[in-house]
Amino acid sequence: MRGIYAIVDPARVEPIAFTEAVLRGGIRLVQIRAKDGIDSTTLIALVGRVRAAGGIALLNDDVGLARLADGVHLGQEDAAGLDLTALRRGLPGKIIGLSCGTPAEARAVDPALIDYVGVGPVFATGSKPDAGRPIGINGVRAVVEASPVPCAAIGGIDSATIGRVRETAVPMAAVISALVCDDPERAARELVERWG
Ligand code: TZP
Ligand code: MG
Repeated sequence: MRGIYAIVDPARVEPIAFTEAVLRGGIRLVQIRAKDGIDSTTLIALVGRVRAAGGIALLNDDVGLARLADGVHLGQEDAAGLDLTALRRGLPGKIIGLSCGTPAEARAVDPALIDYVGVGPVFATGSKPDAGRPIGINGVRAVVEASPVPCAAIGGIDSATIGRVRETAVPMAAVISALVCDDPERAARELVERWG
């Protein structure tokens, strides 16, 4: 897992057209973040599109539907209410991601249970009102150093800020708003090219 990680919010975009556009733009990591839920037919269609492009499709929160995708991304509070050992056993071969905002949270990650860590918010974001205070570039570096698994930086990453994120050792940059525009394919291509 590396590169630009697109997060698809069906409340903000038409998910299939948007996902196809960002895939054409070169993105291969996709998370479906449907806070009001998503029907399994749409989910299967999205996962099919991502896989046809050689990508990986993850689902936010919904451990119940995660077996239909390539895995699941959890927040700290989601994970606290779960038996991660049982979840890992129930999702063989799938990817499990966990959000971490501090080095302590990252240090507590068991690499046998968690495949990658989402680190942020790096910068201010309007996409997650409860995201907490931005940790900045130095915060990303600290979490990356503490994490036993690869990290994805997230929060306020766009074409103007991505260069500073790239200078850290973080292997992935996750974006929502920077792709929500008239031409998501072009926005995706620009981020992919800037990432290098
Ligand atoms: N977790 C931390 S910040 C964030 C999430 C889901 C939102 C990132 O969205 P954007 O629009 O790329 O700032
Ligand atoms: Mg969550």
